[in-house]
Amino acid sequence: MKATRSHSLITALSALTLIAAGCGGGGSSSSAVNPTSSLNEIDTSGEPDGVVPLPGTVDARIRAVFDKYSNLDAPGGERIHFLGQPGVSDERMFRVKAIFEQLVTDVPGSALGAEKGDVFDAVAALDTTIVVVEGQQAFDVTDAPVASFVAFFDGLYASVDCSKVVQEGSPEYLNPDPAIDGTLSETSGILLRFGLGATIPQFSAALTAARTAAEIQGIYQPESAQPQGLADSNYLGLILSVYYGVWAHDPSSQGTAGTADVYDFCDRDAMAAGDPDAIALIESFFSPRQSFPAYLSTSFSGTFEMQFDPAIAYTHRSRYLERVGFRGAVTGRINGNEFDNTFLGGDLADQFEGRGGNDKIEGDLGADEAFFSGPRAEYTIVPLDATVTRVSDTVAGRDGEDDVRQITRLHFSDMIIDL
Ligand SMILES: [Ca+2]
Ligand SMILES: [Ca+2]
Ligand SMILES: [Ca+2]
Repeated sequence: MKATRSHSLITALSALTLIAAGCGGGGSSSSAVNPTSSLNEIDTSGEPDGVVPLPGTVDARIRAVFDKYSNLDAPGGERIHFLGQPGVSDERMFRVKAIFEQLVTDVPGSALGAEKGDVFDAVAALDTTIVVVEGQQAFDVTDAPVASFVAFFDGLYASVDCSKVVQEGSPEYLNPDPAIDGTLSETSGILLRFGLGATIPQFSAALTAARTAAEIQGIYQPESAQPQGLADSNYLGLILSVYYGVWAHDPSSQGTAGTADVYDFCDRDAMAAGDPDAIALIESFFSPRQSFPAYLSTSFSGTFEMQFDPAIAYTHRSRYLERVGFRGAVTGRINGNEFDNTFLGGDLADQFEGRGGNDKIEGDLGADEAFFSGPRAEYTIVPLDATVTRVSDTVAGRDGEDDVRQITRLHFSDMIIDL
């Protein structure tokens, strides 16, 4: 176990030095205390989203900068740590972790991503710590506590800027001109530099080739020359964001994406037509859908739409979501899309409409309701066990077979049924 671990550490470290040149010290003096040793024993099981306050047992150099913690367990048993600054909300902290987890979740049938355990393990073997910072100013390396943290971690951390995390259902997400969500871009860059790049060289080679080809064709014009590792991770972050609809509302009205219109396509269809190498690259490793659990922001009320509607800007993004829910006292209605959705209810009375696909609707606490398109007579309602009821649409291609759990009432077009 130890031998394997130090081997992958060395492999990953040389990859880091190579890929992320200039991103912190390369020295890994063996005499130093492992910076994550005081994080390893933190118990996060008491919180449903696994985000907990940083306990007093944690090294003071960490506590001077951060006050919340979460983690992900890689299949090999190592851990990826997440630290959050005081101004980072639990929901954003969770979203960063959930999106990172999605990136290392297996994508069955994909050429390079069907079994991602090695990539996940490679990131965790480095004792990688992802720090979610309030903003660039709040993580200024010239501030003494930050400088002390940075020296302690000796380059083995990566930061995500919380101000670039755009929560589903937040005002900036629902806005007619939604804010650009940087979460995918930042987390994919970390994944590339801390594991994917070194573990799957075919992916790295294809990435460099796709970026270079796009630059030669003039469809991708980054502002200035960058070291290869950074150039590749910037390109990956941008094409992934385009692929998942972050730029599809076309903020510049030029059909382009990226700061200063660096990329000639703003949505998945345009990219498939104009930059098929980018699509092939993404789909060799990443899922066509966003499978992380997207909990609507604490500020949300009303109806959240997951089906694409050109009149609702945020549906350019929500169309790719599979799992959406309410947490705690946040409530409202969620209308699903054609995927097999999972809906997660909160403490109050929530409403869900699965629409196409075989959906899972879990109301949790409160008098929760599920909605269906047709009249009662066109559905069968069969209890699967003590807690789950299957509502099957007998009209093909409409509502599918939806499994409801902790749902009080079923709404059909002609009547309401109490369960
Ligand atoms: Ca509920
Ligand atoms: Ca659905
Ligand atoms: Ca359905």
